[in-house]
Order: sequence, then C-alpha cells, then structure tokens
Amino acid sequence: MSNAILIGAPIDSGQRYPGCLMGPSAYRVAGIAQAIRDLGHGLQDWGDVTITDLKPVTTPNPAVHSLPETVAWTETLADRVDDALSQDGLPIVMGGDHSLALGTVAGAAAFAKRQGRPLFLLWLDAHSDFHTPLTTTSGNLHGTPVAYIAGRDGFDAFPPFPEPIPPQNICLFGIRSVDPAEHAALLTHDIAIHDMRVLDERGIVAPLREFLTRVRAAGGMLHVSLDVDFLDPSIAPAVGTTVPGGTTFREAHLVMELLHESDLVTSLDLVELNPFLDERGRTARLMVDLVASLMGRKVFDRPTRSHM
Ligand code: 4U7
Ligand code: MN
Ligand code: MN
Ligand code: MN
Repeated sequence: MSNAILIGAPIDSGQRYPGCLMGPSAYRVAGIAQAIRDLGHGLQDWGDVTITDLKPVTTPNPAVHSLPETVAWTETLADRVDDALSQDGLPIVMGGDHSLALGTVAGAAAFAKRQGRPLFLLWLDAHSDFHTPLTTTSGNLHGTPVAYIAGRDGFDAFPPFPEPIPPQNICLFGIRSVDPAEHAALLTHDIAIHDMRVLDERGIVAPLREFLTRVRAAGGMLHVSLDVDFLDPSIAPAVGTTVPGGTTFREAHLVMELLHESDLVTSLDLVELNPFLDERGRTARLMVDLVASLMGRKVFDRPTRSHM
C-alpha cells in the first residue's frame, strides 16, 4: 500500500489558455482523495502550492513569456516533491499546466540522486515537450520539460537539473505532435519515442512492458507524467491543446493497470486539465478514474498474479 500525497499546483503560466489553475480544485471535486482511500492507501492532501518571490530572470528568446513565474514554480515544486519522497510518500501533483514537470521531475531527480538510484521517466503525452526556451516558437514553457530533464542547454534561468536523466531512461508514449526543432533534437538523443503510429501497430502492452522491465532491472525509480492530451479529445475534451488520434479509454486504463502491477511508480503528475473547457466534469472524472487504476482498482478483481 502507498502513502499518497496530493500536491495542488495551480499553474497557468506555461501556456496561454486560462483555466488550468482550476485543475487541483476539479480533481478534489471529482473525488480523487476518496478514490485513493477506497483502495486502502494512506492519503494526505498537502493543499495547493503557491509561489512568492519572483527573480528577474531573462532569456534571449523574445517569444518566451512568464519565465520568472515558471522558475519560481520549478524551485518550489522540486522542493515539495523531494519532501514528499523523503517522507516515503507517493507524490501525486495535480496541475496546472505541464510546465510544472520542470519542478516535479527535478525534485524526484534530487531525491533519486541522494538515494543513489537511477530515475526513469514515462511521458504520456500527444507532444514531445522537447523544446528549450531558446527553440520554442510559441513561447509556452509547458512545451519544454523533457528537454530540461534530459539536460539540454538553454535553461540558464532555471536551477541546474540535479542529475539529468539519460535519454535511454526516458520513454515518450502517445506522441502525435512534434515541432521541427524538437524533431531535429530528438533525432540526436536516444529517447524511446512510442508515437501513435507505433502504438497502433504494436499495441501499448509490449512497448510498455519492455520499458518497465528495464526500470525494474536497474532498480530504478519511475516518474510518470500524464498529460490530458495523451487521451483522445473525444473522451477528454478539457484541454487547450487537443490533437486528434489519441489513446482510447481502455488503452489509457490498460497503461495504468500495467503500471500498478509493476509496482514501480514513485511519483506522478496530472497535467493540462482545463476545467473551464470540460463537459460536466467528464475529463476530471476520467483522470481520477485513471489514477484509481494506477493505484490498483481493477475491472475484475482476481487473486494476485504477476504480469511482469
Ligand atoms: B503540452 C507546441 F507548438 N509544441 O511548443 C508548443 F505545438 O504540455 C505544443 O504537451 C506544446 O501540452 C504542448 O507550443 C505542450 C506547439
Ligand atoms: Mn525541503
Ligand atoms: Mn505535455
Ligand atoms: Mn501535450
């Protein structure tokens, strides 16, 4: 059983579509705490994180906006996630846009470094989020965390990433929108890119098991970052960056069920939910149900058997 720790991260500054800051409230209204408790886990809610002092940081790319806010969120969230892990907790960070992962994964990396354990990253997203502040044309920093985590240049305004995750320990899943500058950079990094073309052909089970087997063999920690746009917009409309051709209801649950059975997940982000765009709370409820699958809710409960 886990000691789940909810951390609200009401971040809107990594993109330009207001509303993600209502995400933590929507998850609470949709019953995330009770869903986790009902599965027998311990649960604490640490409330919503706030930022205080902004530093006058700059970047040469004039397109970038909200850099001081994003740097402040990064520092604060890294600290919260490190604290949660240090208390033997499973941090579940409720966003907020995806720029929050600049901080959450930095916190997990700082903890993993002290433990002497390798950190792995599973990125469930329509987008590769592999821009740097120097290459982004939209200027929206929610498109940059994977580059920061992989140790790419261009993040001078940010705290140095504690221990960049080697590309072989990063797995992108569900990808179907990659900008030219991201594409060029990805070609020079050995990151597993399971785009939708690959998942259509191979299914999601085999590629995910391959990755989880490597995490287990390395004795690694595993951070999972779940972007709402990983899901097809027909089932998850509450997101500013919809891309058609996403994962289905059952594919997404199957990913979560396999993650539960692996028992490898050590931290989780829920990002990009924009409740202002939702239809009667359906996206928030789906995200909570996916968390429940990750925490052990089953379609049909059978005596334990291993799937790894
Ligand atoms: B998300 C984009 F141009 N690549 O940089 C950009 F297509 O966290 C989208 O995955 C980024 O939702 C999407 O603005 C970031 C765009
Ligand atoms: Mn601390
Ligand atoms: Mn994303
Ligand atoms: Mn995305």
